[in-house]
Amino acid sequence: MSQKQRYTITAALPYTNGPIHIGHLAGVYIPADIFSRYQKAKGNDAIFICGSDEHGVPITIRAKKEGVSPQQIVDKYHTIIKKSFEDFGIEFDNYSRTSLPVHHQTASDFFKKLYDEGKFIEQTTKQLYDEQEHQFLADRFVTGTCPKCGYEHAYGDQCEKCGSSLSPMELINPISTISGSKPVVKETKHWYLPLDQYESWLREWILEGHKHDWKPNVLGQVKSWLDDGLRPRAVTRDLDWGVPVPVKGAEGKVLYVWFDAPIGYISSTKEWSKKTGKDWRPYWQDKNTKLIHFIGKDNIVFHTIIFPAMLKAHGEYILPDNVPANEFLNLEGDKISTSRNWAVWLHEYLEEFPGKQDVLRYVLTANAPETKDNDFTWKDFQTRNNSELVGNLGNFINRVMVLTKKYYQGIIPQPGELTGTDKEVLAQIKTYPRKIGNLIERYRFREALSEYMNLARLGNKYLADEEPWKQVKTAPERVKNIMFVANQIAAALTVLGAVFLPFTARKLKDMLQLPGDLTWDSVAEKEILLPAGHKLGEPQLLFEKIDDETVAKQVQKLLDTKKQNEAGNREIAPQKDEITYEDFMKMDIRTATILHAEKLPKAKKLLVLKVDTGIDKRTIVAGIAEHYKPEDITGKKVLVLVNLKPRKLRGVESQGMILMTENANGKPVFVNPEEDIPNGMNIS
Ligand code: B3M
Ligand code: ZN
Repeated sequence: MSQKQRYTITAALPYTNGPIHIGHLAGVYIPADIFSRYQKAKGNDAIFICGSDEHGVPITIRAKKEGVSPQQIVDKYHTIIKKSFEDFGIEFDNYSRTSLPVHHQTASDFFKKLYDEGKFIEQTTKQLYDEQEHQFLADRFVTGTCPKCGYEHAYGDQCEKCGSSLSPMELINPISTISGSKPVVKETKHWYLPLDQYESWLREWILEGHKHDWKPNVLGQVKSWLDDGLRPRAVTRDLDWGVPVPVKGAEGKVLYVWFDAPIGYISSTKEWSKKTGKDWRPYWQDKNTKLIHFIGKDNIVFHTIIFPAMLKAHGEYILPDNVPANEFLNLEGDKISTSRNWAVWLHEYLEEFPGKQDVLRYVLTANAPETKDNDFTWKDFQTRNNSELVGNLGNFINRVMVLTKKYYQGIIPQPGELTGTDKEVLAQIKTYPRKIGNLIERYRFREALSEYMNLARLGNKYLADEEPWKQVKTAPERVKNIMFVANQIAAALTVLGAVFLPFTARKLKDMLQLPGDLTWDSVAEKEILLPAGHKLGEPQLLFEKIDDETVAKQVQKLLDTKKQNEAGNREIAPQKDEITYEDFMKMDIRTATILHAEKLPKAKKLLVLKVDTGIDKRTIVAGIAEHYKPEDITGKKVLVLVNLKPRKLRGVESQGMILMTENANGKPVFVNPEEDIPNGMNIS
């Protein structure tokens, strides 16, 4: 076997401002976990490193909103997130947090070294400052009117209406989101990493050096950033939550979260080193170590350009060997969104599908957004469970267990002379570790999983062709061979399955009483994995069918969310063009009473109203028949625009307009005066 390769495998540090959902698992943590388990199964020296990203503006905003401290927010979500990872078998060697002293020290030292060596540019710029709160207003702490599209609720870093990326100083009529006051402009000093100086080096290192081994989606983003031209990037912020800038005259400033967070990979490795007594340095400093960052596509620029430039500037660390970023997973056709609660949360999944972690791991791997955005649907979840896990893998294992028990009391029989088919199948088994391994090494986890399932398919086909249940009467000696071979497949499925489906593999190991020394490579090398005479353990349930009702319930839950969102997040229409007082005074709005109402035949939506306007009694046609019965509104006080030019609706002349608005469910509701006012009074 080849030499042990050292790997430092990292997965993006999740922000601790909310729990995690299936998009996180599919995009980052499952592929990283498979990769890490695989490298370890191969006998390589791999560590899998992660931790909570506990700094950044969103966390401080969340804390303000909930009226608690940022520390309380990160404590809460760190605990939830860490538990979700454990529950789903994401097996980190260390899961750290960026609020720990070891991280503050590491990030601070990193900055200090670059600072001392003159690797930063110092620049004083004008920024918005909240005088009430004595605080500079970064990014999301300011809202105002977008200079590009006029949207009034744009954030300091981005307009969500037109998508433009902005800086707080560009906003028209800026308002501090902290105090609601109007900020003033004040000078502030910051440190910038001159990315432009690293441009040609980055181009050569990535676009030349890694053009064949990095994923096309990653290379594509790198190229477009480089083609755009890199600019110096501020690595400090005026904020009171984060790693303090370790420089005189930088009081009240912290490191930019994207400066400190990736250093979190290093500090987490240091923490691991403390716990295990192993040296952390080779994992970050030995040129032969492969550093692999698993991330989502929105993190590509930070891991391919900014962090590598930081590492290069520092000089004592290795650079990533690969950055296998995934695209996004959608949910039932819509973008996953925390704020719209459009997600399948891991802690909720576990409540509703207890013990079914591997089903989700399976579906998210089989359907991973590796090359393009992909969609998670409950229907697909059900189909994959029922036909692939139950129908293929589960079915094969079940047959092997049941038949071996029935014919041989669970003891693997001594085969006679193997036939050509038997030998062929045994030879096939040995090809799978390499086939699956090659795909994993190229970050093609979907295909790797599907190869794995082909091995189960091979087993099912072998049994279906050989029909031991028939031959047991006519050729009992033959059946010994069949069951011997089938058990070898089951053993291989157990060893190779451990990287994808760790919970299932553990059960399988128990069921087969598989010896502990069977490794990934032994499946490729050994003639026999389970010898004749080996006694199997007790069968356990691996997978069970998921019925339509269960799936319908999940779909309904999402439909309810959608409804709630539609009611709650009604778009506020932008303000209309300015009018004069005279314009307004042209409108004659009066208090009035509905005297009578009736449906207009053949018009589903229209009611014909007789209205007392105080001036006269007239006919008005209103499009509210789907929401009100005539008897509901007879006698109702309303406001009427009486001088609107009459117009015919379905043959009936409407002489005015009733003033209405809409409630949260989209139902039209009447606008009327607070007190009982006689008909005909003016509104102005
Ligand atoms: N916390 C962003 C994210 O969760 C960020 C990743 C940091 S990795 C160093 O998308
Ligand atoms: Zn805009």
